[in-house]
Amino acid sequence: MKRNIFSARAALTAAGMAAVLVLSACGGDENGNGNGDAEGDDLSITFIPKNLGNPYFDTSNTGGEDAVNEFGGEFSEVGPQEDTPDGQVQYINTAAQQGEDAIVISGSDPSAPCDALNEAREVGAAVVTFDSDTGPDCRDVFVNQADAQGIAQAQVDMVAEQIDGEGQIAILSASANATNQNQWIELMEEELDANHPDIELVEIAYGDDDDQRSFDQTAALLQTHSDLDAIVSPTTVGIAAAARYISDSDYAGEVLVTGLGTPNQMREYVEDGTVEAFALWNPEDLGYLAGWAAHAVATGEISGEEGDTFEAGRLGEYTVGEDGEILLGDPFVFDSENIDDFDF
Ligand code: RAM
Repeated sequence: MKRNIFSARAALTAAGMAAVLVLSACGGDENGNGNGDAEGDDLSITFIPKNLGNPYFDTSNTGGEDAVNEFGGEFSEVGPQEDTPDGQVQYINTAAQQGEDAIVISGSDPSAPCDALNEAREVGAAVVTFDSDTGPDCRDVFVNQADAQGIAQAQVDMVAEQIDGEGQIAILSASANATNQNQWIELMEEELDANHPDIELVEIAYGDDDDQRSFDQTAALLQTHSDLDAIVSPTTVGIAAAARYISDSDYAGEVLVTGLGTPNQMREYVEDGTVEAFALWNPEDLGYLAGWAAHAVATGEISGEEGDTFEAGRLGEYTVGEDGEILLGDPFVFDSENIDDFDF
């Protein structure tokens, strides 16, 4: 398939990472079109993020809306203000009652939204999880941003390099129930145990993908652990709040921050040295791919079986893997050398 992509195949300087992500440009090909076919032009698709007001989901929704526009469907986004285990249920129920053709959701909890999602499927909605999965029996396919092992490895590699392989670290996560963060943290712990005997993980704190709570949790971590060398935050909300707290405090230059962030939120902290490197994928492409996956399931192009293939507009053809998983790509490391090449 023809892929219409721009930009960075950068040599990765941070942490010996070999993974390279090709980050695509906004908004489709020169004609504003993907490979959309006419089928699907009457589909209405509801996107439900973990919570509203998170720039990461604003960006993924832009991609989702692009995809839906390309096949001529109707896009909407609804969701809770707070990232709580069952905060999404009412939005799922409403979408089902309104007869939406597909629900595209980043699950706040692996099981709390499941009954509602399965009821929506019973009345004919396709269910696509993206970013954070539910159990596989509550959705048709899961659009995964990157291999969980790769995301965990990237974060451990970055922090190990930044603190020279020894010292105390803490993790500042999103919510305690998040499928995606919990899976990454488990794999990070395994990697630390296996290959970094001199790094001690002293605490895992939760900021619930809420800026203020994440900021306060950062303060608490620093107060409790006076020898802390770094905070690893596998959430774009947490890493930005931790970096903001530290860059304005006496800990600046003493306690490093790394994890998963968006370039636009992290730029000033890379510039002032609070953050040496952090990782992510392209959330816009993630939402775009999820939109096309919803199209593929809702039109019957795929059923979500391993080996099914479908067209994802400007991103080309994708294949469904084991457990209905569709993989976007590899994580990408941002640092002072490359951050100015990105705007999201
Ligand atoms: C936050 C959310 C999202 C996660 C990113 C890295 O925006 O928790 O689920 O994938 O961080």
